[in-house]
Amino acid sequence: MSKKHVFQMASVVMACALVFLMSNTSFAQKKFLERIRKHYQLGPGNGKCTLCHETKPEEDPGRKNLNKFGKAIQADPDMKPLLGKDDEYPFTNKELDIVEKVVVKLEDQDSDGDGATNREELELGTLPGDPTSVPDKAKLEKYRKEHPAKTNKK
Ligand SMILES: [Ca+2]
Repeated sequence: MSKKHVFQMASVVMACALVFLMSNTSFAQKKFLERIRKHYQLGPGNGKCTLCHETKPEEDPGRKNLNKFGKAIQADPDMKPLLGKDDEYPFTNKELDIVEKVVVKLEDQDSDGDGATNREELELGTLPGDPTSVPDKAKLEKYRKEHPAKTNKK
């Protein structure tokens, strides 16, 4: 292999590494997700970026591609002091408490309008901001029977 080839290959490898690093740094508000995940013991089905974002392929989760659930969180007046900070901002526990409180406040809403409340979706492993992700009917009925006080108020 000639020196020129080695150089070309090295450039390609470096370019790929750079793209990888750049795509890894933008990860929405990972700390928000971690906090919500912990509160509801979310699994791999909904404890991920699509909980609040609607990302197209090759698009990073950000404030421009929030889904209906993400938008509902963002629209809550309590969230105001937390908005506009980027992923590098060191959110304090107190600030993350606000995020948790806002999500709890929105529990009885059905942000994506699929007939299951946000709490039901979070607890049953589906996405509260994606109407195509709905809890299994039998599971939902069982959950409602087990939690009548929480789901019957309208
Ligand atoms: Ca829903």
